[in-house]
Amino acid sequence: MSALKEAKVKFSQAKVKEILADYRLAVESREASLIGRKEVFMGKAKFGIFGDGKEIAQIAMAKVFRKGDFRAGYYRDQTFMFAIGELTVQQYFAQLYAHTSVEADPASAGRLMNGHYATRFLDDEGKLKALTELRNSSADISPTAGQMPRLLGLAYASKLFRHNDQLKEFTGLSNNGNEIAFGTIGNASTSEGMFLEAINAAGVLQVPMLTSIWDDDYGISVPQEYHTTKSSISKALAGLQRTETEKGFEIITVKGWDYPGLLEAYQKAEKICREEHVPVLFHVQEMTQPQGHSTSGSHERYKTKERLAWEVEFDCIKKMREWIINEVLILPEEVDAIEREAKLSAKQAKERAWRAFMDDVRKDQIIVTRIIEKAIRQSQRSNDFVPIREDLIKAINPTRLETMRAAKKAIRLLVDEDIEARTELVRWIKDAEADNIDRYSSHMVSVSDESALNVKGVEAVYTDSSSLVDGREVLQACFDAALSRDPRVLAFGEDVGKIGDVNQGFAGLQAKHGELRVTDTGIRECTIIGQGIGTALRGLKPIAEIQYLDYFIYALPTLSDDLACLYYRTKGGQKAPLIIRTRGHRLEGVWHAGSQIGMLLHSLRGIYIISPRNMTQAAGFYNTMLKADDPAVIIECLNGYRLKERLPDNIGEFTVPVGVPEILKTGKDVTLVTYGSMCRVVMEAAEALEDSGISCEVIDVQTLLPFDIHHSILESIKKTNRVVFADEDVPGGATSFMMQQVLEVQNAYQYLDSKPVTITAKEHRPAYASDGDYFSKPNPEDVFEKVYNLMVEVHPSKFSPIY
Ligand SMILES: Cc1ncc(C[n+]2csc(CCOP(=O)(O)OP(=O)(O)O)c2C)c(N)n1
Ligand SMILES: [Mg+2]
Repeated sequence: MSALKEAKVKFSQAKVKEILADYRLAVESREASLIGRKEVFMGKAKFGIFGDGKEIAQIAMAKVFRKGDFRAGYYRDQTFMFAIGELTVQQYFAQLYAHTSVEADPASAGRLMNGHYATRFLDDEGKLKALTELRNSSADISPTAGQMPRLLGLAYASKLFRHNDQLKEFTGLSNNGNEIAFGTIGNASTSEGMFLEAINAAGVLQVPMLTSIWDDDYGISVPQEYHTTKSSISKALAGLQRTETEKGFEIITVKGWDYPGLLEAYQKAEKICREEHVPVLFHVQEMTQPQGHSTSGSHERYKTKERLAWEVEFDCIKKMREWIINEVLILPEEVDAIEREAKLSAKQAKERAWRAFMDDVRKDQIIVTRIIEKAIRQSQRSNDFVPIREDLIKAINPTRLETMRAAKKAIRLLVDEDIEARTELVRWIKDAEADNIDRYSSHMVSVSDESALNVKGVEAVYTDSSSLVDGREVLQACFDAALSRDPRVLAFGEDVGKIGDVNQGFAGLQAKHGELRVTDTGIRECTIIGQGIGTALRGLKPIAEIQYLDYFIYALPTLSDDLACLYYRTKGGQKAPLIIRTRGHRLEGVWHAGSQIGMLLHSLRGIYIISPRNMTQAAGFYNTMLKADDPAVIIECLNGYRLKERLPDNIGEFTVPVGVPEILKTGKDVTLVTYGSMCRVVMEAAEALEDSGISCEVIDVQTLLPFDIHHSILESIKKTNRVVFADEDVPGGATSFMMQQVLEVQNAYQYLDSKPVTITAKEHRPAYASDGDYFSKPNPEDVFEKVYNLMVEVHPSKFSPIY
């Protein structure tokens, strides 16, 4: 009797086939890890981190991952990605080699180190595909637990799609909210605040988030007892377990080598999660790391002999093999044959990936070598090119940089020679530089036709009947119009729901539009942003509020590591057009008056940074960004909500274009460049300066990113020949950025007749109360004196020193 027939006693033929296919995949994946490590040691890749020891659980998880579902995971998930059919072994190796092509490495086009997975949510035009038809993996990041805030958001979207009837029409985005968001995380990374914050929030929100913890007892060299209370995350979090009367989590524990146990447990988890929208904590214990953490160290240094022996004994593939032979009754020779075939398949995929990668890199190497050979024939300095050529052709694993360096060394030798080789080399360098921009530096911001840069300005319309209202009412009308216009728009944050935010911009809008559209959250800035990223990834238009700019620091890791680089790191494969609303600049004291714009500029490239001077401009920017597919931070002026503004008649339609400064006052002596709450301060000073005979041109840059795309500040400086940059950040903060943009990028230095000046807040955070504000932040008197002193230097006969 053949093994297959015999196995029928316990398993159907189809089931046996499935089991053997699973085993084959596990072996192929393991082989890919083993080969991957060797490739690094042979110098064919820079670094490797692999998913060995985690194969079987991932295959089990993949069985309950359906079309329309989402993953937010980490670098160990190769087997899962293979199993859901969203990664081939060839693509896996292409990423290891950093093959810079979307076809070769669809996750990142060579931008991310290996083990960082992502599927492409966007089509070639940058439009969202029908995600319900796809198996979706959001794009991984390296910071451990950084996937958790996003995971929460992906799960939260399912809740919105299930319960908000207005969203039912978006059939490409969701099937009645049935989608599970699958998370994976290492045991050690559960110590991170982001993990605990996200888990708590998921329990509160009751969202379909199935979080698997791959527990191999270590975080690099550090064992469990340093990481987790009771050395077990499921024990430590046992209080989350739901009961008959209380909502909470379902907590499941299972062993990472127990194939049938894993299959059963995942089926149970899926049902609870998908049908009941109950979050599940799925703790997979007794996993191993056959090759240690990564290629940068060996685990023999920190694991005991006993532990290493246990890891061999409890290797999940070894255990599955034993189970197949003992329980499924497959002959060892048959299993051996499967293993041989799987290993060969991994090796062949590696070879294909390497060939494709080399062919790509060698193209340029061959061209440049030929040009250099031509130089050897044509140039008067023939001999100088010989070593350049030798270095280039002797590279065993050539890289693009070697080719570029050779070309650049050669071109230096040719500056004074008018020969064909020079023309060809110049042409090659220019083309290669453009190609390398595309390879390594494209997709910082949206390049689709929904880019914020393509949203044209629409003027605010006023009539005699336009009323004068508090600034916050302008925002409230804008948000009301947005929520009425588009069911995908939603807003959430601390105090945003019931009271409509601490300054009442959303007052009454929860009552009008429902709790799912305008929602309170817990105090958890990081996962508020994650909620925004996940919902935006799934096609919604979230406005996530961080109550004060000062508390951005809590949200900064997720904004910087995840949102800001999402579009870049997937080379346009994923986008999250999230609007982050906040308020800052000045009001009261150390934690309610911050204006850390330099911090944002330095950490959030990829997110537009918008700093409107009043609530009308803010409303115009909200309208702009709601039409666009870029993420943006909009910083309202904390001291402006009660100032009176006229409510535009077209509050829901007018838009303010990004990157276009506004001249608030024309003048001829000096250009004052500022933004946000400082506009009022600078304008007051400018009026006083006018009385002293100094004519200031005041420019509100409005958006720091993008910055003055038409170089209008340059035009002003051409007229005034003097420039002052003023803001409320620290010295050397955003004023330095503006100065660099204007003097260097716009080349305004050549029109300056005086040294450029910056006016900033003090280096410390602002002290409390009106006096603290006055003496910490720049005030109209400071601005007056700095500008006046500048003019004293210019015209000492006309302006006498004040002191
Ligand atoms: C925020 C952050 N801190 C440190 C690291 C460096 N680091 C990479 S992996 C790792 C250990 C993670 O262990 P665990 O979560 O158990 O996952 P495992 O690698 O064991 O699967 C560390 C400390 C990092 N990537 N991110
Ligand atoms: Mg671990």
